[in-house]
Amino acid sequence: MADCIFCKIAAGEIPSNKVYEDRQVVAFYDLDPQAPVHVLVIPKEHIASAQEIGPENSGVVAHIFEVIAELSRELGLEKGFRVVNNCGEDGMQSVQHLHFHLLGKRKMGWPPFPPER
Ligand code: DGP
Repeated sequence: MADCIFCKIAAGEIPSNKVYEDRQVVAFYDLDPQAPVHVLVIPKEHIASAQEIGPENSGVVAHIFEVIAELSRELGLEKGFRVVNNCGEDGMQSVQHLHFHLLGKRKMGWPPFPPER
């Protein structure tokens, strides 16, 4: 997809610090890390958001979670980790190409938002 920064990273047109790549997915370190380990796992195919997942493309999402489990072992996240998908405007998605944040090596907070007053 023209003008999609993650499509360009997937195609190698924009440099990134890749930790994993296969035919379907790429994983690379986030530019603005929110934890000592912060990796983004994306499909190479352009899927705009989690709202666009259906029977025709959900296979790559299952594969992404297999990759996440493998990466968690390779990156030393035996104590656990968090996977985050921000979707749409309310989800504060800033890059319109489906991606999963893999965050680890620190204790995470919950809930992930301040209580409403
Ligand atoms: P989200 O808010 O869920 O859409 O997260 C997008 C993430 O993508 C954000 O944490 C910063 C990261 N990001 C944006 N542009 C780039 C880039 O060019 N390279 C890398 N490595 N990360 C990027």
